[in-house]
Amino acid sequence: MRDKEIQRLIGKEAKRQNDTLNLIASENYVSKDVREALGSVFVNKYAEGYPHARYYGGNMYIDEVEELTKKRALKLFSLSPKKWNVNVQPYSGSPANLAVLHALVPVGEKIMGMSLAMGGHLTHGHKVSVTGKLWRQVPYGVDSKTGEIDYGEVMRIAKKEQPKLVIAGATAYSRIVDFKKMRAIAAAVGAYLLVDMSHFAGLVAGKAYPSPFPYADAVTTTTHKTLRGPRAAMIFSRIELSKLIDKAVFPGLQGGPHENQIAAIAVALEEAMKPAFKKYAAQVVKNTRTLAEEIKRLGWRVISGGTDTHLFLLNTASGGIGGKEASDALENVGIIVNKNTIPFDERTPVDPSGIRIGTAALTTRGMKEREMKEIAFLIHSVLEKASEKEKKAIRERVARLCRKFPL
Ligand code: DSN
Repeated sequence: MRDKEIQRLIGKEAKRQNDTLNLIASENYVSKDVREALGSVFVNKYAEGYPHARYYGGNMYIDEVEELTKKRALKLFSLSPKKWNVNVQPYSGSPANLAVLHALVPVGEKIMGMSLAMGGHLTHGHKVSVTGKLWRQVPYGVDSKTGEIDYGEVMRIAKKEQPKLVIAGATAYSRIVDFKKMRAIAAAVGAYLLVDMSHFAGLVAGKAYPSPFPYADAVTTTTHKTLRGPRAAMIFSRIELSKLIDKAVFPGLQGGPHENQIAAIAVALEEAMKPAFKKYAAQVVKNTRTLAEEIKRLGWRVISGGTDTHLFLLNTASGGIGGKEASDALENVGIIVNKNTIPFDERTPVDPSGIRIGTAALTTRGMKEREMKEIAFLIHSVLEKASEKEKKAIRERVARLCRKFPL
């Protein structure tokens, strides 16, 4: 690379990624093929519009790429093209969610989503997001005792507030969402059901998490979390809604699609159809369960008492260390997590009561239950405020694990 400054930073970031244990629940490591597609000549092309209906010439191969990506997306989730369409153009998860709302809900109406403080996403109607400014969020949360969604309570709120669209899915919820119950709630008030499966899409693809498709009207997903693709997103919709959704993405919200991203999605989707990906998804859940159980055994509180997915929330404050201090202390020894609010948090989002822990990235590196037990112990030692000497030993153990499971 001629640009030595950027080359130096790429090299440093590659080393950082290789030399640290990444437990950020929304991250993963893509294959070389995905990166090759991302960096391909498709980056040079403008392709506003959809296959065979573009506003620019020269799109014959772009059209093939986009059609192939759509075909693979439907196949991966066992969807008939007679019943479902998929739009693969959203730049990322936030515009995907915005496009669905733009397509299906008149501005000013109510949308129901899990509140950010309880584990939802900004674009599920939080007040600082445009989704909370153009629409009015009817929030739901989790039960204060179980840490799980109380579907009876969600039904009660829906009946009272009459939202036009209900969103299932979250960013910091470790349990399986009951899509059947969410469908019944949406149906009871005549609302659409949108499932945002961004976090667990790879688990659905690998059959380690129930499919939302039998119940949803539309399903959004990012492609870079458990699905292990490029940073991008897709919107699946029932065929009768697909024209509205396509129009909302382009020209409603976006201009030229990033076709290099779309080509990279296609590569990731093909990888996710392989038997190895099914094993990967199952291992992610085993690893997360092992890590959560082991941390619990060492005396820490896991929100909802466990996990069915790739992530869980740890209440660090109840053990005497705030989420920010915990995340900083872990980073100091090479363990990367994010600080996170926990349900009913009494602290602030910038210094909340917990951290979020996910295993999708470390599972890609090949780590299994044995390593999870060791990592649980390392996290515990750091949160117990290890001495400088102990921290040095922890750093060495982190380095050993990273060397043993290179990227
Ligand atoms: N920021 C993502 C996450 O970390 O969950 C969601 O958009």
